[in-house]
Amino acid sequence: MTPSDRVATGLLTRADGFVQLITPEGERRADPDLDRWVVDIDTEALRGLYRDMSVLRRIDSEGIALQRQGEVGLWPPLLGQEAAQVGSARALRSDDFVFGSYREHGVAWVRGIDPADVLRVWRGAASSGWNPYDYGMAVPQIIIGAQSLHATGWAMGAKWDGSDAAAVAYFGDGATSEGDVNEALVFAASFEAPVVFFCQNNGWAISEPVGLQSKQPLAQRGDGFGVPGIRVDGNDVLAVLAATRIALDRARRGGGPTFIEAVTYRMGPHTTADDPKRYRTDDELADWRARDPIARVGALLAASGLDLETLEREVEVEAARAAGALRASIATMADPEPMTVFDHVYAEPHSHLDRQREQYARYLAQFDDGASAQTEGGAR
Ligand SMILES: Cc1ncc(C[n+]2csc(CCOP(=O)(O)OP(=O)(O)O)c2C)c(N)n1
Repeated sequence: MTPSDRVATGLLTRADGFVQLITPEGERRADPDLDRWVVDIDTEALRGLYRDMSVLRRIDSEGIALQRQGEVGLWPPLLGQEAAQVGSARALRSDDFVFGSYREHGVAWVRGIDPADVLRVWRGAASSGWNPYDYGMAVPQIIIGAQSLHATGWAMGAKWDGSDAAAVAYFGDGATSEGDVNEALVFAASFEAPVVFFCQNNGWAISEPVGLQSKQPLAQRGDGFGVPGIRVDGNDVLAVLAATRIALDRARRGGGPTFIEAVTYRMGPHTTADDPKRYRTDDELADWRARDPIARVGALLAASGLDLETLEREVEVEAARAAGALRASIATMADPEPMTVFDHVYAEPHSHLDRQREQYARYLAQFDDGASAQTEGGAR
């Protein structure tokens, strides 16, 4: 890595400075602060985390393949972020509420949401893929950082209701530059809201490196708001699980918000519309491949005497089944009626929206077959 690369990627090049329980080589590290939070994670539970991450990786690559084949308009890959998502989501209770961005397919998977319901939004077959109250997870948020405000509001409400449930806001490193995230931190701190700000620092906000956006570790941002931060190796599923449990416990006991910075890396493109070769080096990617979140758990399991090849074969069968189901689900996704785009925008009727609806209906009426003219072609 050249000095200029180091400046560009900034903090990400640091291998130290975060809490870690499993090294990239798959060695278990002792940590007096974190260990007690994961005493229940025996070999069987670790196998479960390995399986989750592996199946998820396959679902994600199927999403990309479907986009390349014209079945889906866009897909934001999570390759490399499996540990950050699975480790944090596995710490949650079913009555906690997740407010994610658009990349949290892994969190959705752990919450029990069918990947097909995630995919249908990217295909344009639905405005939102699932009922948030069924899974304790809001539908994807495209406006960068907005979900941090929603999470804080939900957490304030939960606290006032006397519940000990917590909210989690997932967002990226780039989102920390947004006003919404900073406003959410102010409110959460002031009202001691039971919310965990979970920042996946994956190195890049599209083509903008984190080193240019933050001159200090993002976890320290919370300090200025009175929100304590934990900087964790985001490619270490066990450490992420422990850190999230600590933050949730704090929230449930009335301690207020915590900011977690999970230091990870987006190994794929920002979305399938992006070409990361234009802004990052092969060396940087290779450096992060060596810190693969799944491989290190595999190495740890193998070192503990487990037959890794057999586990890999089992996981492969499950992953293929999940990917096959995702692909097959496309056939069940009907094109939506164009006018339904106005449904669910507001809870109450609204004259401005009514005007837009009328205008759009007139526009569609210009075509011989208005509805089909708008929806022709399988790919969006
Ligand atoms: C308010 C707002 N500004 C700009 C955009 C365009 N945009 C989409 S993704 C993105 C970068 C986000 O980076 P980061 O927060 O690090 O999350 P990541 O995609 O890396 O997970 C931007 C600027 C947007 N969606 N919303």
